[in-house]
Amino acid sequence: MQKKVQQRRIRKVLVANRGEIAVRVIRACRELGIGTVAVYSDVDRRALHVLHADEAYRLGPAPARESYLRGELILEIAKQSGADAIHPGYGFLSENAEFAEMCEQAGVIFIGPPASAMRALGSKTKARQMADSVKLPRVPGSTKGLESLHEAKRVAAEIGYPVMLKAAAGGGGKGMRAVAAESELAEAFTNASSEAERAFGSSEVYLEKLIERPRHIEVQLLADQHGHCLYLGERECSVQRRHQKVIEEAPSAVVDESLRKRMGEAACKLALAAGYTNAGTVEFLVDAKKNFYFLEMNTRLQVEHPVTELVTGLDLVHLQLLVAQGEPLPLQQKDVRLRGHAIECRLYAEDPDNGFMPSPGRITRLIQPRGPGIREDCGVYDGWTVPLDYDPMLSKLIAFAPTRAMAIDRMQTALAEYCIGGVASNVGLFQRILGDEKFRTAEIDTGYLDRLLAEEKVIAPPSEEELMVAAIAAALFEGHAVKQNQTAAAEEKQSAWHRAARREALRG
Ligand code: MV4
Repeated sequence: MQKKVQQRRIRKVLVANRGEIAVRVIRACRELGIGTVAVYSDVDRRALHVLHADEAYRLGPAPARESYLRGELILEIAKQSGADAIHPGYGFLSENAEFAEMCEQAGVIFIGPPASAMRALGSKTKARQMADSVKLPRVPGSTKGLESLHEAKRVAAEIGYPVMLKAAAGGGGKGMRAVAAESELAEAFTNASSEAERAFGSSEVYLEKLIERPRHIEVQLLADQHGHCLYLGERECSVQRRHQKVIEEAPSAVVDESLRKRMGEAACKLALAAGYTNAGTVEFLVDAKKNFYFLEMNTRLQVEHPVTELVTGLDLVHLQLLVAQGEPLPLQQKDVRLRGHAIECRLYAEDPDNGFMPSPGRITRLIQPRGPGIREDCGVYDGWTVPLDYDPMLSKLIAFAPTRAMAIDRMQTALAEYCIGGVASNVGLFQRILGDEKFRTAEIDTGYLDRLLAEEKVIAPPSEEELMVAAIAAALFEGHAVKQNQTAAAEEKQSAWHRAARREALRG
């Protein structure tokens, strides 16, 4: 049943977010002559998104629940400022159906799906039921929660080991256990259930056939309020660490035209069945035989949307605004053409030498890469203090080129140019990945990065002789450097090897 189309011109947008996505949305609005309202917490008073907006309103202290999650206050500011619409970005209130409903009831356009569609697809169990109703391929297994260990054993025996236990009420890997044989099932069932309870308030778990070494491939959708839904190609998101995406790219090296069409049409069927409108993403697991299985749907614009924009030539935020105004999509599926290859690195203020812990602090130097095919969606500036209250993302660095190999080379060049002082960053991690042969040949799956990082840990500690050689080399380098009056790259964060060699040299 198609909802009533809300036709209303958007003249002013309140951006209910911060960081790079807030800057991204403000830019898109400005290009269309749409006024912008920023909201900020006390630590963000001088943030980039506040500097770029036409108006700015204080939300409160730094903690998200006292600022960016205060839906009622944000809606009140929208009304006071005369904003016609609210763009939620990603995270915070972007998938909060109650907030979307509050906006609808207050006559403020929520730039995203209707609350009803968010509810139908935002819950894992309802999304799976909706997927079944449109015969979207799902991993073989149970759909509802398992009543007992006995039932788990029966279902597992039916589908055959290895199997995967998963939390019915949530995703992201919490409450998930791979089980290779029945002997492991009891302990895994207990642990998965209690972890699910802790993480999602429900111990309900279900069971699926384990897909060995899957790829995580997602399809970008855009649906208007007139029953049209487009798929805009796919994104390869298999390079993840602890279920957090690290590198995303478009298109996927393993998706051909036929698979792209089948995944895209399946994703559109799901969205249309749920009355979905605006931008959304359907996530799939893809196995080695290129079978695809529905995982979940994200009812928001995602962090990694730029790689889709670069290979389609579309501006997804512009299209979101157009659809939110009630206009029909300005293109048809036959007009969607993919060209070239885009790779995105999520640059974070985190310390790879300290378990990737956040590295908040004042940015004392920032040299950003430029050049053909380089885009950086950035939320910080030289002199800005990265707060410890939020996700420490600095920016998203994207490289676009005619081929994947050229995009990798272009990204490596950009990463080599990137220089940040005052905080640690994960730039070195990307240099490691992009230089890895398995990445360059696209031999990646969801376990790729864990395996690569595990390799790093098994490097044997240096022998006495190796340390002595390193110490002598360091001493010679030091003497040479002093003689040549070279200036060491002070900002350069020295590697652990270098520090060890220098310690030896000093120890003499
Ligand atoms: C799986 C799977 C293998 N087999 N399901 C991870 C969290 C949630 N998004 C689903 N996930 C997985 N489900 C079956 N039947 C492997 C994963 C998985 C994964 C999936 C996507 C991206 C990263 C991942 C990392 C580890 C495991």
